[in-house]
Amino acid sequence: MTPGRIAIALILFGLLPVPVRAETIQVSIDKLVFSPAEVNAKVGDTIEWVNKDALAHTATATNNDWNVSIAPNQSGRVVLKKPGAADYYCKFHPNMKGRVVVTP
Ligand SMILES: [Cu+2]
Repeated sequence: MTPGRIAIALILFGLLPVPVRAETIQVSIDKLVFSPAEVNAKVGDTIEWVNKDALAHTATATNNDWNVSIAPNQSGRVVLKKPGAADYYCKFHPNMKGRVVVTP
């Protein structure tokens, strides 16, 4: 058996943890709405906001952990570094709200 096959066998038998791959989770911004409004993620994942509006937006965490500017028809991203729930809003349109729940 090759080392790769041995690792796969150990994972199948539950002897090694399955490697967790960081994911990119997309949130679209369309007509001043974050969608989905709430996403679940893990530490190390990236949230990518895709702005479909002709207006600039931000994704600003209410706890100031991150502040992402998203130009019209562009995207912006943040890598999540700590667990916990974070509410965020758009600085230009404060009634645009979203939430990211980050598990360790
Ligand atoms: Cu906005």
